[in-house]
Amino acid sequence: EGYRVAVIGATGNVGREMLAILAERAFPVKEVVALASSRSAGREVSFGEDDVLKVRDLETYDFTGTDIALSSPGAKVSSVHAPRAAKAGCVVIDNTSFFRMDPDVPLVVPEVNPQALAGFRKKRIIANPNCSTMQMVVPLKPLHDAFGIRRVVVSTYQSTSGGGKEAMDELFDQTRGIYVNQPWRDFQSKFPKQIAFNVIPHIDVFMDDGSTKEEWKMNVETRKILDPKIKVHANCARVPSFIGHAEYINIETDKPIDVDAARAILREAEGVSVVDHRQDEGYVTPAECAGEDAVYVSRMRDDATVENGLSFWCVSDNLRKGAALNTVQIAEVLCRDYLDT
Ligand code: 11C
Repeated sequence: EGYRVAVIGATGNVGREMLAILAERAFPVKEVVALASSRSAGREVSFGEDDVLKVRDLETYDFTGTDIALSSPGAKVSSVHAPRAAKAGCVVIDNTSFFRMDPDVPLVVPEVNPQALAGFRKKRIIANPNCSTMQMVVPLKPLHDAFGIRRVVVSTYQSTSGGGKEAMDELFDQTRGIYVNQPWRDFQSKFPKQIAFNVIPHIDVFMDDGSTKEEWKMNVETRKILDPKIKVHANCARVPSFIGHAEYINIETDKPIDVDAARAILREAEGVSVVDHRQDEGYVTPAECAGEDAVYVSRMRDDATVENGLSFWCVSDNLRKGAALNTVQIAEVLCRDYLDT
């Protein structure tokens, strides 16, 4: 009984979270294999409270007999090994950006577009959205169903864990260094500018139109998942927090919208938790959402500058709902609706 599951990129921020969530949700596993680059092979990673797995070399791993791979290495590594695993009969749920916009690869958030999963048969690859897109589409979906979203303007405040473990270390080391007069550049590896005590309006590479690729992803991925007619303008920034992305989201809708109606809808929405009281403690911050599954919505306000407008604050653990939890949720639906044990 159960599935043979491989976790690709098992030593990374998201890979370790995938293993933790598989165990936490008692995903039906017959066997779990932890895979990473040859550099990390031989290291140990935890699987749940009691088990320790020895990391195996992805390069030489034969996927024959593996049912599902949860994959979160770099995009380049996925571009080679996801198709290799799929060819061996495995279904790959990939967290990198490499396959997301491929028309033959479904881009899935189970609370939003579970029906798209059926398309996995074409390539046996399913893509997981970028973390900043993911947490946004969960509350947008029920609002779109009720009010018809025309346009979204989103500004993000993204934590360093989105850039990986080294990026978190960079924040930690620069912060400590500043107190002992050590130049921030001594600890620079991932970010283009100082991240400690600073904010950087630049995530991923620049595109021809002046936006960054992170901003582009929020646009194209939202439209692929939710509705190609929605216009999305994203402004993405990196802030010196460790876990949890925050977003201020402003929407313009076809139908009249107001805070009370929107709040009533979001209170019932799957995956959303509304914490919205106009007082101290009446909203959720990134530090409070770390380790939690929900997408939190706070600070709901009518936007009186347009006919039908609403703004809200949205935070979620970018390593959980923004990445590892969503891949495990996809695997759960895949097993329930499409695969035999
Ligand atoms: C960040 N959103 O916070 C990025 C990390 O396309 O999967 C995820 C990048 C991606 O830096």
